[in-house]
Amino acid sequence: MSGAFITVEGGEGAGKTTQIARLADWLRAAGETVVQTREPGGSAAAERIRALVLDPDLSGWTPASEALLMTAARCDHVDKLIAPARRRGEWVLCDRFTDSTRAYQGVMQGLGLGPIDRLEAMFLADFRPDLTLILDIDPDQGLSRMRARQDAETRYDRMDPEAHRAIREAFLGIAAADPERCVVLDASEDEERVAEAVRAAVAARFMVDADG
Ligand code: Z5A
Repeated sequence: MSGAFITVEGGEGAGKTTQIARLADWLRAAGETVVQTREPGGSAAAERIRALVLDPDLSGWTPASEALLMTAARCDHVDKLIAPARRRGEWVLCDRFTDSTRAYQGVMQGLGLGPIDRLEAMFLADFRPDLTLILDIDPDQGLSRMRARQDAETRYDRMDPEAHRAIREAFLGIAAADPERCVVLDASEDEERVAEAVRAAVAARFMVDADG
């Protein structure tokens, strides 16, 4: 087996981070080498850009500026972490990737999908995910999970309910447009049920053989 590049997408509180950790444990139990990472971020320079784009005191980025910052961070992340790991045949599990730029900057912020598709084609052509798991959840349920967690506020925590609904629809639209790559999973279930669905989707696509 030569691993795969799997991205996990969805709105706030869908459980992406939780499910990536569980999937990584499952793959490691099967003897695989796994890299867990996230966007924006994942490399030293991209983590600097993350601090900039999530800063609640900085507002007023244009959608284009934000898409370019996300893309700059992603190029560094792919170059420094994702591509080398894939060349070594490792699994790469990434919390958000290009589809988040599509959903947030392209659809919710109104930039459109065209510019994001062009940026992806120009700079990331070889690094489309092998599989994208879209964790779908009603935004009210996702947000109530986040409120229970009480993390430090980021700029995105100030989005209105309409924006969260637009993001959910955007992810479902992305999945419908690319069914070969994307699998939509019901993330409203309890953690174990979602983890089973994640494992089933990965096993079906890559025929991983692991207990549990
Ligand atoms: N962004 C962008 O605009 N453009 C881009 O190109 C990219 C990103 C790449 C990054 O935020 C922000 O950047 C993001 C989009 C934007 N903003 N928003 N919104 P982030 O990294 O700080 O946050 P996030 O990506 O949205 O993740 P999250 O909000 O931390 O949620 P999550 O990873 O999906 O969920 P979690 O951390 O696994 O779980 C949340 C809580 O729910 C936690 O307490 C869990 O224990 C609990 N949980 C998890 N699963 C369950 C189940 N099944 N049942 C009950 N409770 C659960």
